[in-house]
Amino acid sequence: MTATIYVLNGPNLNLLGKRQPEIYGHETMADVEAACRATAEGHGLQIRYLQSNAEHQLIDWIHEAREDAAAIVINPGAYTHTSIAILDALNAFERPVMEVHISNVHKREEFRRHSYVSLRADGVIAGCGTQGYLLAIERVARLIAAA
Ligand code: CA2
Repeated sequence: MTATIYVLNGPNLNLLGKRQPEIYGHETMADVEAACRATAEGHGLQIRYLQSNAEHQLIDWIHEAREDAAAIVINPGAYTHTSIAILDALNAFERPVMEVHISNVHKREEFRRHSYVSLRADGVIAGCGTQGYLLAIERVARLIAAA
């Protein structure tokens, strides 16, 4: 059976490519999804690519991933900095987790420097633009192959 990577996106990321291109670039969610799919397929993996503005929905998908995902790549959006509930859900997921931020959160406002999700993530990529998702998929592909 082909292993599945869940690629989860948090609030406002549906606006990617439509607003604030100076921070988040010109690629849309659909562009990023296509690039993630191609990268995963290159490693014989499939992806389930999801975005929600609702915290409970992201938590439900993380619970679902416990059943059928080999790894999670997550950009939790602003929930990164606020959500103990998403951290708790990720703590119940026993396979690799990569945290992705399109922007360099360390170069921005002070409140973006703290991440609850980083307390669980096996790796963090920030400031590489949407390429960060592809780097995270490369990383989990290696971890899955080594498992
Ligand atoms: O840099 C990232 O990927 C962030 O996770 C993006 C979040 C922000 O709250 C985090 O601190 C860092 C915001 C996502 C908003 O996405 C937009 C995309 C395009 C236009 C407007 C918002």
